[in-house]
Amino acid sequence: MQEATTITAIKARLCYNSRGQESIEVDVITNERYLGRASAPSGASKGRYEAIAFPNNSVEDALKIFNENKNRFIGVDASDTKAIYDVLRSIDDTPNYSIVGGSVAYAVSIAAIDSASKALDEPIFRLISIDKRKDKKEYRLPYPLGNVLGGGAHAGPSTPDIQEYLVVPIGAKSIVEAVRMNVRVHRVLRDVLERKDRYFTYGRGDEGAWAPRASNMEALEDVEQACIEAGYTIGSDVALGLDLASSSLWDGNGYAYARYGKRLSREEQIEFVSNLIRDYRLIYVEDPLHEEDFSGMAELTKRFNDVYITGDDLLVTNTSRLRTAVEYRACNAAILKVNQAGSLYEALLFAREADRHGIRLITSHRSGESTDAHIAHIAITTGSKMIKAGVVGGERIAKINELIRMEELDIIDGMVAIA
Ligand code: 2PG
Ligand code: MG
Repeated sequence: MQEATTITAIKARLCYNSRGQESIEVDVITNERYLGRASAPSGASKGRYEAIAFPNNSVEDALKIFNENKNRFIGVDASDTKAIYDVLRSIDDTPNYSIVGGSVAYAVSIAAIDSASKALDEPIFRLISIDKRKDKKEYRLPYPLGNVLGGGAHAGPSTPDIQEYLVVPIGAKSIVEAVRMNVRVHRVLRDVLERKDRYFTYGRGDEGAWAPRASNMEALEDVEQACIEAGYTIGSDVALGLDLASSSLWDGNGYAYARYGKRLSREEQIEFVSNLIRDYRLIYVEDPLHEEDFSGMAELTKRFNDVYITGDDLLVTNTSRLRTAVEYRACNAAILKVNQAGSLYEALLFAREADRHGIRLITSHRSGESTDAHIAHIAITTGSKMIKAGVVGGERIAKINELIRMEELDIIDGMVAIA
């Protein structure tokens, strides 16, 4: 007999992401009725070791391979993330999905669980629980990391070299309060920037963060100023963080802050980041060193173990890179982006491994996004401490608003412990 979650039809099409780039959307239908849908996001500052988005950079090529193989998904249980993974791997067993592309792996695996969620009338986060949380009903909400100012690969010339200036509303007791605080800082920051530069256009980068003409340090001062003017105390209401996305700065020899004319050696970069952490009481630093420098990351983790020293390009949601990082003690927190791994199952394995080693998780969007909200569920399921989803913009608030809806559920037990 056909189960409610048996895949009866599957289809992929070309779609567009928030940056106007071509991507892939997949529809999965279970039991001839329940439509699950997902589109693949895409990064601008990609890690060298993450799954490639499309074979030959071509959505058409990905669609062709998908269409040749799509019948293999018919009859598979959509709620079984491992079974979906097995079919994907029967099509493409390369480490980085170079045959079919990580976008197909992402969209198929998320559309499948989306469909199963509808068929079973269960939220996605309950269907994909990675451990006992499901029975214990210990689901908690992550703190939203607010990207309020940005540069680097997400914005144009004369913005800071540093990619993301982040606010964490550590004093918030609920998602609604946390989101309100992030939005307020973002809004007040606009006034701060406008006061300093009367030609400020209100321009924003790929993730909705302000993209002003400002040096790396001016930007940090401005964000701090905005928090204060918004009425928040740094250290108790809000705390600051950065994603340096350092692999974008690394030129093989040093860190080139090209827009503001500075070049730092590896040792100078470690000192620079250490001083930023101390001077601005940062609680979160992502990719402070480039993706190959496990030992440099270990040095920072040793110095600042109470700060989230976070690996993104370093780990690329890849379990074997995580194991290397654990050996080095290279980080104490990890970004989880499903499309870096490819399929949902692989990302969940990564989350389990991180849990096992006490590495705190931060589920994250990509700079090129869809209006899907699935990562809100992935953050809850994996017990992520934070979610990086942006503050404004339709594709960003889609995730935030889903968290607000989840907060209404009885099985959600408040916010995570962030310290
Ligand atoms: C990052 C991400 C998301 P991208 O570096 O953390 O903010 O950027 O998607 O461009 O890799
Ligand atoms: Mg990053």
